Amino acid sequence: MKIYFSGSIRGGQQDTDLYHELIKALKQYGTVLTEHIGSKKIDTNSSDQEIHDRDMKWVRESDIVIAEVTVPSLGVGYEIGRAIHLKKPIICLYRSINGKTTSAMIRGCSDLQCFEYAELNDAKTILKKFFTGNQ
Ligand code: 6IA
Repeated sequence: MKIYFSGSIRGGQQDTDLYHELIKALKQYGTVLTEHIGSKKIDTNSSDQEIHDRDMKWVRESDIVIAEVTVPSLGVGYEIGRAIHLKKPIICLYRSINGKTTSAMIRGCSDLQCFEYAELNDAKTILKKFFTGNQ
């Protein structure tokens, strides 16, 4: 199972440590193609075009896309749109912070499976249930 994990970078890196933990949890269920999303030390040597083309190749290769969409990110939204077009299964995880929730274009999209959670452990439970069918 190839998993494409998508999370904000230039949109804001305040959740990078959380992404790291989610990626660690996801590695039980398959190969995460985008482990670097959970690291603050991201490759700065590649051009934007190289990043885009490599990431799109991985989206195409992936069996599932898991996006953490709490921090609004153009790149994450773009990847979700492209993955919908490629008919990939897509899970979106998000937290509501100070009464602010995620975009209606995400929550309202019937091609996506969206789950709200409060804490990391809740997100891990959602993923476990999705991948194994167990609570
Ligand atoms: O618009 P954003 O940067 O927040 O978009 C984040 C999403 O786009 C992630 O899910 C990544 O898959 C992809 N992405 C954006 N930038 C990069 C990147 N380097 N390396 C890998 N994937 C990326 C950016 C380096 C830059 C901070 C110097």
